[in-house]
Amino acid sequence: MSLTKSQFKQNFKRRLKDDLALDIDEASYFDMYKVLAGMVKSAYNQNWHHTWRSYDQQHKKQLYYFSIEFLPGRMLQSNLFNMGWLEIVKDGMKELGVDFEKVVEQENDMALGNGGLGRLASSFMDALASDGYAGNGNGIRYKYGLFKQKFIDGYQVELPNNWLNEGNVWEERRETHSVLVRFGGQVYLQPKNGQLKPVYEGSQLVKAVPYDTGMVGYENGVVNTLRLWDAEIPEDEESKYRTIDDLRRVEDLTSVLYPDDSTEDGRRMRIRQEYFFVSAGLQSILNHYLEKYDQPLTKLDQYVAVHINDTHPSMAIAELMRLLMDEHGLGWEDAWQVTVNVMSYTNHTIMAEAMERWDINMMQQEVPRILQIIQEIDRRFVLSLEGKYDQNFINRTRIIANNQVHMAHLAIIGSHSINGVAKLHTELLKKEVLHDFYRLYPERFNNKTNGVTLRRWMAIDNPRLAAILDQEIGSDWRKNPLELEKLLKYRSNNKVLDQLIAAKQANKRDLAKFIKQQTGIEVSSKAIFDVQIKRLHAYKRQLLNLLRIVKLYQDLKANPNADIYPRVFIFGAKAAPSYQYAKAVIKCINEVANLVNNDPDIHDKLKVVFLENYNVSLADRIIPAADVSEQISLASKEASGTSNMKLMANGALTVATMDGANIEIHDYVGDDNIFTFGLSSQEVYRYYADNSYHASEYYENDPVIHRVVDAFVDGTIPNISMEGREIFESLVQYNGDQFFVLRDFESYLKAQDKVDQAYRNPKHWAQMSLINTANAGHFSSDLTIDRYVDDVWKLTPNK
Ligand code: 6GP
Repeated sequence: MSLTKSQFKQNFKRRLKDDLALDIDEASYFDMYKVLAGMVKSAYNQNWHHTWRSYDQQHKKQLYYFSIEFLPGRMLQSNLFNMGWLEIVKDGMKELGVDFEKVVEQENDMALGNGGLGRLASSFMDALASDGYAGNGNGIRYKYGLFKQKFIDGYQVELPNNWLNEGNVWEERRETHSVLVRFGGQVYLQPKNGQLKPVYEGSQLVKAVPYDTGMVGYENGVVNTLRLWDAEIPEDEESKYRTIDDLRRVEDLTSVLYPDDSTEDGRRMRIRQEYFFVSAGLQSILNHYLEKYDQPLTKLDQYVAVHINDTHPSMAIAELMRLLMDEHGLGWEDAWQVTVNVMSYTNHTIMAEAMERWDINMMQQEVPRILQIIQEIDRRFVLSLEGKYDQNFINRTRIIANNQVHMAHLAIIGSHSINGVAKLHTELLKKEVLHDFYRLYPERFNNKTNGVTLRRWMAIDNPRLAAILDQEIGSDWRKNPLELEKLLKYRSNNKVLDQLIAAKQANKRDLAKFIKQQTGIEVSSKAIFDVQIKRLHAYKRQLLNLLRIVKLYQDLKANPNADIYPRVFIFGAKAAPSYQYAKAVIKCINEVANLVNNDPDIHDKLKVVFLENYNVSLADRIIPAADVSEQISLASKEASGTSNMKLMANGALTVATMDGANIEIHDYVGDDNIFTFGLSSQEVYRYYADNSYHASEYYENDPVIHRVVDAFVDGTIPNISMEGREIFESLVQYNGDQFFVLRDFESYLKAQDKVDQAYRNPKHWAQMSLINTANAGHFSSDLTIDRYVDDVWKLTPNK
């Protein structure tokens, strides 16, 4: 895919003419975006074709990553980068007098996800292609991505994110690969040719149409496939769709991500969505296998791996059983063996409320045959334990209990591999959350610490840092992330440290400009840029950060000359639409921001900036400019975290509890290059065991905490009478403060005081920052993928 600058300029001008009948000076930025993206796509299409042909010809084992979320963000720059075109195009555009950045900004974020889970899926797509493995994605083509967040009077308001409005240049509709997915009705079994076969009555078929997007590997010619499914009414079934409700239920299948699960309708829709993409994906995998690989289905596990990304796709286990038995005639034992060998499962959270359980009646109504098969899996599972384990153990581990289907149990029983996403998380799964299953299947459990796409977060998003790295240690780190360790040699090199300081300053100036544009708030790039970007959730403790801001505000009001190093607190976070508490926290942060930013006593010592609509492209802007990374979840609650990795790679220093992957970051950078604080996970579990944490005691006995928490109800912070009260109440009750915010407050303040002091020595700060960047290679998703490939999926690289 080689291209010279003059070729690029010529082609670009020609395509503007050929496609749109425009000269450059007549084209809008959006026109130019479309034309450039079209050029990129036609250039990689050859390789795309070649890639899948070569997999088929070699009968390569292929992985299919099933995920309810994918978060690739904008793809123009990353595709250009992976094809080796980015610099040429940037220069060429400059010579053509086009502002390349404006062209890039035309692309709507492909925001088919919520947070870490979806972004991880996309970084794995990039790593699989870049490492040359046959790995594909399977998910849903939502018409509306995750909602667009607006703040109105400080409140989060959710607007539809109509990302497909202007079309999506990257996708290809593959009509001929459509399949039918069956919902509802009655099913009973009837003997046929010596086997029991299902007979359906009154069910409805939905047509699943795939839209494929090329996943371009980094400078290796590999292009894998992300297949997203859309739902339509099949032509010859139209007569069965009589009511508006019938129609709407098909439309809704691919309308929004995570329908509100606080209502019955929402839960029903989630079951339908999950079954929809799982069934469509598996059918298309089997069709392809039988046609191109032409091997018996009993050998499927030698050629196909299916990964279940969290529990949402776990019906894949029952659906593969169904396809193998009902459609292809395998017996239960053969089908089960193949299924377990094909399937593997990642758990992404220990939060109990995120562990899906579906009402058995609802599954009966929506996916009756799948429920039958799950019941049989459950029956056989129970049978296999009887006599060996006591009844309590069996009740705790079986799939169906109390009229609910426990999806994690299905995923575990039906997979040969179960992994957590950071060392501590996997240990907690084994010891606590999934301990019973660990006793049953110790060999299935393994850890795969998450990773991030360093090429995106460093090379593309932070060209100033990348230039320093290239000059000092060469550019190999893009392919071999551990090369970053070579940077350690320069830890005392003043020239390099000065360059790092200058690069960070320039990045901060860029972000300050953006903040001004977006919010009108003036921030100084000389201040500490203190960043907390992640979903809004009580366990992630944005509130802990906020309490400290309130304390600093009070300190400065009492003593305007207090020696506080100027800081800009930057937040980015969406709250789930039905999560009231999280929304209350957003409102309070916004009101504290108003208060602090407009109080003349505070001068420039504190600024609070909550950027709207946090998403991948906002992260692209914020991360290179961060000095401090807030990773302050209650220990044991954050499975891994991935913003911690992106931020450290860009030289931010982490303020961290010993939670998730923070522990591994700490192990690599050492005590001196991270600011740790707070309870350990053991201490948290000890509190749970003896029920000895009493928030009210902290409120009553600690005058600082008392004063800070009172600010939420005594009028100090205006306009939060309801939300402030809600937060106040949650903190001060005897058994309140579920996530031990008050317990960790003092220790958090101390850690932050150290940050404040350390930042005053720029050279030393730069040195710590360099040590973080140098160790970030360990958190590259390229390496994470290598470990999945070797231990779980058993793929071989493409030659
Ligand atoms: C998230 C975890 O909260 C985060 O710690 C982790 O880094 C990320 O997954 C990737 O593994 N979990 C989710 O987003 C989620 O929806 C059900 O879990």
